[in-house]
Amino acid sequence: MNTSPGILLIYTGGTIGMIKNFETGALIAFDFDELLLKIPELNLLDCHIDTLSFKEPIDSSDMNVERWKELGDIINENYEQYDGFVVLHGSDTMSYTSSAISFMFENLAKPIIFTGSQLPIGDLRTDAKENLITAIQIASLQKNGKPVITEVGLYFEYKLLRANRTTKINAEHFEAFQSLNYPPLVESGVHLRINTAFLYPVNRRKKMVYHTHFDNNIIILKMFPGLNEHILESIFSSDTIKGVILETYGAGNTTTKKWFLDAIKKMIKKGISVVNITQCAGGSVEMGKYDTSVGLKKLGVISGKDSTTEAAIAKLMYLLGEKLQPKVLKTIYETALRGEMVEN
Ligand code: ASN
Repeated sequence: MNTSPGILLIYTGGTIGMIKNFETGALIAFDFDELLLKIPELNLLDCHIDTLSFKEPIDSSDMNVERWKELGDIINENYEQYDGFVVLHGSDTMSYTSSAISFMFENLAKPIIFTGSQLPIGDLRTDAKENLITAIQIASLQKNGKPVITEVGLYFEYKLLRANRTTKINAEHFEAFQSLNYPPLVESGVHLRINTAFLYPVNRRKKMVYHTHFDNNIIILKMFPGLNEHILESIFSSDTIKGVILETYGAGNTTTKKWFLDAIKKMIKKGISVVNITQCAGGSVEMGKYDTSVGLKKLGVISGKDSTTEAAIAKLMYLLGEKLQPKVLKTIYETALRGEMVEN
């Protein structure tokens, strides 16, 4: 009987499996079976691997909520049969998708590890092989017959990071992702160093719950000096917006101009959820710390605390999809649900 862990490897697309189109010179996704032929080393791993591929592999710039669901469904339908999941995904939107998947799977008791690469797997200097092989090894880690990692992770360039804490920060370095507000979960050197204290705790008595509704009627507004009152007014006049993410300065600050605060006030009065996250790569929103955020706090703006933009977007779509009352949504949004932000 084969007792080694069973891993489902899911290919969604991305540079890892791309080849050059000789006519245009641009990189395009290609057939997954060919990808596996390029990595015979996979046969040496102490686990058995099955593979599944998106019908149409994509460049991750074409990711959307329907495809998040396609991926979630594959994992959900195979959840009981496998000990862990590895998702091959383009790096451009990997932090968004992996954040979304973290909200889709409540009480996760198995690893879902995202990885990809900056260079195609067939390239001589590729980073794909190390990323893929170690991601599978991490997904296979077990203690007393149970998975060690029980959350959604992102493995890239020798580090496993909590996926909903990551951001892509470099378009060409192999070290493409950063998690400034949370330490790495696993570091890969001669040994795999597991930072046990930082792993998301599992509660095996609770059943996994799969959520699929994302409401994408949201907008993200990045603050910049010179934001135009009339443009803001015309954006906010849309009657389909249900949520706004403000990417603010520093610890959650915005202009104190009356027209701006009035515009926010009007949105909140209409029942629209307005979330404050910082445009800084690290650190947290602290509304009320400066005078320039006192007004937002009084109006009932939600604090995204130290969330990344990617996690904040996925969480807002997820909670809007749950059709909560705005006040309830605010309370739940300000609670850490999957380790995506500080507890308090
Ligand atoms: N454009 C690619 C993608 O996100 C980039 C990559 O995978 N490195 O699909």
